[in-house]
Amino acid sequence: MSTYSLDDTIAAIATPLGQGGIGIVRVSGPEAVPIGRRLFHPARGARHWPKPYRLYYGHIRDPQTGRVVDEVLLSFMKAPRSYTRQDVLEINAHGGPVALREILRLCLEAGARPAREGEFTLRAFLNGRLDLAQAEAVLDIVRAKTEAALRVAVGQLSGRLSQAVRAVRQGLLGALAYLQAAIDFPEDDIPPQDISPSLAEAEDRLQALLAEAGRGIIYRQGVRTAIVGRPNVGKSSLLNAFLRQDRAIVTPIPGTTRDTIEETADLQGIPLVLVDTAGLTEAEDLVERLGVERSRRAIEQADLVLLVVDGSVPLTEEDRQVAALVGARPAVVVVNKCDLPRATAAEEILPEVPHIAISALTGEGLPALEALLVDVILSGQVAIADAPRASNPRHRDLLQRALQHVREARQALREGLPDDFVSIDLTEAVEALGEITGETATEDLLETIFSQFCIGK
Ligand SMILES: Nc1nc2c(ncn2[C@@H]2O[C@H](COP(=O)(O)OP(=O)(O)OP(=O)(O)O)[C@@H](O)[C@H]2O)c(=O)[nH]1
Ligand SMILES: [Mg+2]
Repeated sequence: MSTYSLDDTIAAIATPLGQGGIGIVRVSGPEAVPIGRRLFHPARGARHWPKPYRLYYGHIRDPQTGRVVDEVLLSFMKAPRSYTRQDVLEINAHGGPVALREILRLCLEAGARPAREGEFTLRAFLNGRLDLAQAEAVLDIVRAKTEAALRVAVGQLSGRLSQAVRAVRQGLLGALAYLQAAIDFPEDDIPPQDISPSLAEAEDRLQALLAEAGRGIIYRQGVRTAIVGRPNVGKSSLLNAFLRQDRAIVTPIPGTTRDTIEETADLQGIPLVLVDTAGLTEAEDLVERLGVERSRRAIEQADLVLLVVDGSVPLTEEDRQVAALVGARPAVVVVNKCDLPRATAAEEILPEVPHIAISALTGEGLPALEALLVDVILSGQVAIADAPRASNPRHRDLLQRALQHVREARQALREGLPDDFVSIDLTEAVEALGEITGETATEDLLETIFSQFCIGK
């Protein structure tokens, strides 16, 4: 951890910039208390200051001029019982950007250095208060878009994933230790041991964890859902119905939606990232053609496609063209306008995917559509594309890697291959699991993960 020093003291504004009710400057490191002593002047002398875990009322003064910068509440968390396991000061000031910057400046002048993104949490990790999966959960909590996503993240912060991963890793290490001994000391009488049951158990557990991770990713990241269809079938009306508000403009004029609209709806806790698109058609004018291009891209980038058709008129060639673009992606055909006399059942369109009749206008069939979507999503038909900097997909990939190696180890064992073969795979599996909790994480990996945090976290 050469680039990560723990000996210096870091400081940052921990609340969002801008005007707010309060703002917090956070200081962590060996100089936290001396810095506090220089800047903070408790009211009524506060004899015991700084006693930890109390809130002190007083003022921050510029030590050079004696000028009062702000009226504050100050708390002190003493090492190791703090977020970073170092001495931590939190200065609760009035939430104006100037006062906060001024307090931060004084902290820096008094010997702190500016904290980097996620550096408080990084210190918590390096000092062993959180493992890597738990540190990543902190980020997930900050980013959670629905209550369910929050629950998943809080579970991870409490160490649920880490404990399960450690248990599997421990089992594999046991098997590995036996193999190593057998390889290294072939002439000693090491009592033969059958490691296949423990490998089978590891495989089962990894499989279960992966299934859980898949669901976790859905709740955390959401499902990108493109709403497509030819002009005027009711795509924007459907978006509005999901959001229960008039977000997109709806008119009887075909080609109303020109640009792509993206909004997140809460589908029983699953963030449904809905992308409303311009009706696909061979557009004449340039602006509309750009819109159509975007719709094509929206389909390509979607985890799930809602193909909307107008059930009150016969299917058209355009409906079929749009359907052709959906290809093999997970999709649902939404036969809209069921409040009007039905002119098509639309069975011939994407016959292999579920069809459902609704009215975006009256709301009829909407609960059934939502239930169908939850089913489709949680049944595992929808594979969620990785967000470029998401952390949970990282866990899933590592679990997958570990599972693969355990399977190969079992295969080698079954085929009676030399212990070396089994041992190589087990080592790889153990490594992969160690990367989840951070036991075997590289500096680069830490850099990638913690750079996603905000400063002050
Ligand atoms: N009767 C009835 N009319 C609907 C329904 N859904 C939408 N409409 C009407 O259909 C017209 C087009 O609706 P939009 O939601 O703008 O359709 P769109 O697919 O977004 O259209 P473009 O953006 O032009 O591609 C509007 O007049 C809506 O009021 C429905 O379920 N029943
Ligand atoms: Mg529209």
